[in-house]
Amino acid sequence: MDPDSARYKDKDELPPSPQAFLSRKRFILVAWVALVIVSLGCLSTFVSYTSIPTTQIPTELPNGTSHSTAVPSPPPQAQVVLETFGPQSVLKGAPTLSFRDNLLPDVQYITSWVSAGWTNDVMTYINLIYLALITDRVPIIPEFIPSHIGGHVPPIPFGEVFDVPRLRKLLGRPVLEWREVKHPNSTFIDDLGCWNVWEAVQYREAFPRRSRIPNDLSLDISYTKAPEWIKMIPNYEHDQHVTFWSLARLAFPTTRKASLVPPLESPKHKHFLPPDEQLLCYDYLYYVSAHQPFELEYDYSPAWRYVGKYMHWNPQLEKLADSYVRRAIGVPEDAPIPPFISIHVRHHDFETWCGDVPIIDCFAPLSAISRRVGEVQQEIHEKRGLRVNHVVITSDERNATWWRQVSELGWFAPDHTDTKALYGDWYPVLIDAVIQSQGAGFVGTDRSTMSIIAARRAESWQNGPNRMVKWGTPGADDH
Ligand SMILES: Nc1nc2c(ncn2[C@@H]2O[C@H](COP(=O)(O)OP(=O)(O)OP(=O)(O)O)[C@@H](O)[C@H]2O)c(=O)[nH]1
Ligand SMILES: *[C@@H]1O[C@H](CO)[C@@H](O)[C@H](O)[C@H]1NC(C)=O
Ligand SMILES: *[C@@H]1O[C@H](CO)[C@@H](O)[C@H](O)[C@H]1NC(C)=O
Ligand SMILES: *[C@@H]1O[C@H](CO)[C@@H](O)[C@H](O)[C@H]1NC(C)=O
Repeated sequence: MDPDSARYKDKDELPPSPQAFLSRKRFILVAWVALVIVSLGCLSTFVSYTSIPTTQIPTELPNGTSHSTAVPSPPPQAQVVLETFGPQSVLKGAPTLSFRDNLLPDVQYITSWVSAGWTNDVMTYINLIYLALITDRVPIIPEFIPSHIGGHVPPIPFGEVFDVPRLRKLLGRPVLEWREVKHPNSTFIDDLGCWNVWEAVQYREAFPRRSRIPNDLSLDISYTKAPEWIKMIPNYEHDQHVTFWSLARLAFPTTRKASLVPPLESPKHKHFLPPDEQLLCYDYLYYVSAHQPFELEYDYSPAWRYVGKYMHWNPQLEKLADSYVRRAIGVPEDAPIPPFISIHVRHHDFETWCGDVPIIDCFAPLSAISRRVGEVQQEIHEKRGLRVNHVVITSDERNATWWRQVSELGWFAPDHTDTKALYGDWYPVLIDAVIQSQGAGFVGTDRSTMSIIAARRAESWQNGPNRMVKWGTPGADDH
């Protein structure tokens, strides 16, 4: 079903679409222009008046004609978009105690949960929204959970990190957050049937992917195991991807019906429900690609091209990150930030991949990172004639000696001494992710998903080239 159908149903209660305004105004304009032609017989007037923007018409009209008052001034474009794709277009109203009380009967929705590090969870929500696009459903996005931030830290809403109104506008589609659908403080337990993808794609865990999200949302879920054929590489235990379209098939009645098997009992109400048709849900959508595993790092990735690149930062977060960059570089508040190369050095728990190689040999030396910075600077100069001398580095490294060596290179770093105390535990990583995305060029750490997504952002938003520094053995990045 068309997710926009509610919009059409409630057409009379909503402001007319921009197109409707335009055609109405065009009609009035044409009528008036015809009058001018008839009375003056002047063709040049026709040409000049039909090409002027419609909002200028009233000032051009002679006094005393009724047309100036007959032309309503259009509402601001942003307002129309907000009302067309915002919560009011696809929900009954304010958040309710049971989510079902807020869903419109002729709209179909889709949701899923997360259970990994923050970057992986961002990628998972990108996949969820892309799956919503190809199934014509309205995505309902949960919060971010603090997996690597600390169990004591509260989750952060998706909309505090990303600019949801802008995402709706760029997608031309409604996008919902769970907090808009079901009251965040509601303890009403909703029964729901969902697809269990996890058990169809891997052979270690004999249960659906675990996540705290259903519990946070007071959902009691009965899972139906998805058919084995959804797995991208059949019977291959070392990969657990599915394709977007295999999951999309389950969203439509024919394949859904053919795939129904006895569901698992729900943990709380002990119910058995088949996958919900109105609120389609899957346990886990991180391992989803169009054609090959871990696709987000490839230029053709549809999830990035159709969704990820439209997920801009929440403007307040971006403003905050700007202030950190200004302070790091030494630019006064309100002064423009000069273009800079951004770096992400991923260390810390990545040492678990080092095996017997000592840390000092395993992680790339600053000299290797510096060489990559030089390459990016050169590429920017060759392509855009721009000299980018400022370098801003972000990292999870805690070694003070290493940071001293960084500053000896003349590189700047955001000072996160007070960030957690001032803004909360989420903010060091959020601010650093924004900074990474702002680079006129980007240098990242090979195999880090945080670096991969930063590279995509710098590429899409700043037209910035990137390099990924290899590591794991001495000289790993030599080339
Ligand atoms: N402040 C800050 N924290 C970082 C940085 N890089 C990594 N971290 C921390 O390390 C965690 C790991 O990144 P996540 O995004 O959670 O993990 P992931 O999704 O598995 O991503 P990767 O491990 O990079 O593939 C982050 O949540 C941060 O806590 C950084 O540049 N700045
Ligand atoms: C047009 O009408 C407005 C208000 O009715 C008046 O203030 C203005 O002087 C008029 N202009 C001309 C050119 O008559
Ligand atoms: C939820 O409850 C907490 C604690 O009682 C309260 O501070 C908060 O404002 C409530 N949230 C909403 C959205 O009402
Ligand atoms: C800190 O970094 C320096 C320089 O990179 C290194 O020599 C030292 O061994 C590191 N210290 C620890 C405790 O890892």
